Amino acid sequence: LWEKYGGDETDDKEAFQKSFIRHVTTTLARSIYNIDNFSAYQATAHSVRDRLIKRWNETQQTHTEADSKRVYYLSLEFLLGRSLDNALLNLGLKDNCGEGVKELGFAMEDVLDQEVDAALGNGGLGRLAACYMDSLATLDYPAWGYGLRYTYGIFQQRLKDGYQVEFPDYWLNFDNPWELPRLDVVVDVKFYGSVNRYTDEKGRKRYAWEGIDTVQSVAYDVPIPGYGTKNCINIRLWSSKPKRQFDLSRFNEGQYEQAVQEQMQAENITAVLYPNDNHMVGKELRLKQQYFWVAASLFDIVRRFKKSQRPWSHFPDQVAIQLNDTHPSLAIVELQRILVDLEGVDWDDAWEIVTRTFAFTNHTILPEAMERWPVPMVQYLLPRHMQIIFDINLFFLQKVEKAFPDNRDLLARLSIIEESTPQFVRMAHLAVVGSHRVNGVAELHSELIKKTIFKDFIQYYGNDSKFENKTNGITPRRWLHQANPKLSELITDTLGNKNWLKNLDLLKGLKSYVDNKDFRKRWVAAKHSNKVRLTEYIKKTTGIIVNSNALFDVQVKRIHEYKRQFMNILGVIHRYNTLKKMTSEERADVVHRVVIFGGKAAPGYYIAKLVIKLINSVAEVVNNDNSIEDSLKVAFIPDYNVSVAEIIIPASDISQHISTAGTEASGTSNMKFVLNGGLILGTVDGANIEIHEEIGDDNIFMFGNLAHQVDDLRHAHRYRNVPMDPSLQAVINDIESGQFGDSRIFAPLINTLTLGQDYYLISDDFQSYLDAQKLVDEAYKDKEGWITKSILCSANMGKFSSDRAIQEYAERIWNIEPVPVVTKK
Ligand code: 26Y
Repeated sequence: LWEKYGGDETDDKEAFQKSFIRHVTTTLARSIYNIDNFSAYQATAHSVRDRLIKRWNETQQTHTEADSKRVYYLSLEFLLGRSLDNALLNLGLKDNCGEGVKELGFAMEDVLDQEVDAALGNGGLGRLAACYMDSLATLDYPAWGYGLRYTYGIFQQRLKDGYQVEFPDYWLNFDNPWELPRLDVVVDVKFYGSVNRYTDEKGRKRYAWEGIDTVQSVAYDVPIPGYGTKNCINIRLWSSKPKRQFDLSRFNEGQYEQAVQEQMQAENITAVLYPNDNHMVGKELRLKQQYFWVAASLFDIVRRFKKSQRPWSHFPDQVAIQLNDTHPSLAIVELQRILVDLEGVDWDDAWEIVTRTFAFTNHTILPEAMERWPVPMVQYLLPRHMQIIFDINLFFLQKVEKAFPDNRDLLARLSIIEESTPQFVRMAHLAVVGSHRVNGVAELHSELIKKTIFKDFIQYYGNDSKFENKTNGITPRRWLHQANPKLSELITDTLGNKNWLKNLDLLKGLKSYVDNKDFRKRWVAAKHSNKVRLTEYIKKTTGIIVNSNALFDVQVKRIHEYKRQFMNILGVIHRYNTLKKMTSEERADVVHRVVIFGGKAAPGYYIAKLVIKLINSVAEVVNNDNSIEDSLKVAFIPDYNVSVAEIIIPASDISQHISTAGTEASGTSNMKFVLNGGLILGTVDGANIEIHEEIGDDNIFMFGNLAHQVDDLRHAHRYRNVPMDPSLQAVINDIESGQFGDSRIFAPLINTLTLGQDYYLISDDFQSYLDAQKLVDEAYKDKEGWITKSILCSANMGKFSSDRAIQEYAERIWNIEPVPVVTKK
């Protein structure tokens, strides 16, 4: 019967239409004569979902049979964006499905546009996790992602009077076809309570934690299809649920509110994603989230391992766990607890297993982003884990002491415990000590962490043992093929096939067409149509009318002082006032620009929110000033997210990645822009440096001070009287004169440059920034030269595929092999 009925979901148009109609009438319980775009989306999504589930099942079966080593990617954020278009393209269903939908009376574009983003992340770290899952699936690696199923993802951003206002992200208000609820996969997670000591049957001292508060963790599985493979992997997201629905006795006593309190507290755990990016706020609920997620995930991983009946010593040969930043570092402690307390493995053997299993990726060097939890908080919430952390620390420091006797300062600096009042647990130290590999995310960043935050660990472990670099990557499937269909088609036509989507180095083949007239024409046409699409989007979302022939200058990313959107808008003011001083004839010669901003500020980040306000105040004045004759427009696009990025990135001529040198670990949007034939204007920071190496001096605009100069410059601002850069002073004066509205509003922002000692060194880089902008203008005037640069940019981006990154992780850190799915039929 399986043979006979099991193969219904074929990939042809007719089969798709059949499923579509079946889902309209059964799943949606609607009449086929009465459906709107949203229902069409749901029916299409469910038809695709059926096909995904089939592949997902085959993949899981294959991996179970092969019983080979798996990697588990633990990430508190997965910024997946939309799934339908991605699934259609990865499965190779787009054409048949598109035609099928069209014959049913719908336009695919409108159907795709109905989907809400899965926005379970803040920015770079969460999107990286999503790109990595795409590559793991595409390369046939046996991999799982583990995360949390937040009821509310990153907030929706709207603008009111130029200020950011936050709204809840109701992404689950309608049915979510991209998840499979596993109501039978439930793990009990405990909190609080106490620890009992006892002697076991072998006479060993053992510890047992009696948690008093139990919350249930329910699995929701999100299938991730690879491109051009049958492989479809899984992200398991946990959702919290009360162990008991009601306190019945209270309910019967009439205490209705108290009766549901427990339920509400349990549900709180996975209610909302913390909206802070690169900034630690020590909320107990966040620590609860972390443990809830880590405990459920490890239970699941250990359960799967135990099925194979292997001895514990084989665990690291079957399981690799990657920690996406320190957020899951309690997993190190939890595995040690499982092995020692529950499974009776000796401490040293257990620790060997633990450290061979875990590896840790660091994504930031900023001190304010380092996770530290107060010891009393951990002790109260997880008493046994706190003991284990103290023991891990003790054994670690004993070894350090042996290697470096009489060096108390070194011990204090390396300690997992910060000896302040109260004490704190340094999660990064825990992650380093508990992992066999630690990596940064770009060459510069990986070097810098060895000289700064992990300097003392290098002294202890030596330079080359534990620490290494894994430069980030992005998936070309979403960020070129899906987001930029016209350019993708041109590349495929030119190279003769789609192999470049699985081997991005093949883009090099485009170089021999750089002088081909027809190719160049189509290249420009693709860019222009993307600019027209963005022009329409800007009009729809902001009301601002821009000219699609102008130079599109884009900075989209989380708003943060270190990313220096402030410097960008100060540069815009400089440009505006320069334009105003010109005669009409002089202005006739300048390149028209549209300066586009997008990005969310953390709700509690006052200065970042003021930057948004300043951008909008400047936009208001500039866009309504007829005297400059359209030579400059400024737009802040609200609610920047993955789907909006897919519209903005392919339309960019130049994008800005202008962090203070040494502060941006990598950046990944820089890669996306260049892959789409956009040039970049950047500082010597993060992955900009490696992009520069790949694409060459002629195709990138770099400026500013270097990372090794930053300390001295900051020192000078603190202890000497550094004269303010005159161009910057002029811009400050313009703001203070009230040119952009009540200047008192912006005083705290201006103060960061003066009283705040300009920590991010805007004044030190400003002149160099303006000079680089001039070079951009000059280069853009040379239309043909610019096209050449644009083509060579894309052609040289092979290195930045997330496939390359994942292959490096697989070979150097995880030691896993691909396990392709072989179809039975
Ligand atoms: C501690 C907690 C509040 C926290 C939450 C989120 C800390 C950090 C983050 C997010 C960090 C993040 O997104 N980092 C970015 O990671 C990207 C992927 O590696 C890098 O490209 C980017 O430079 C870095 O800022």
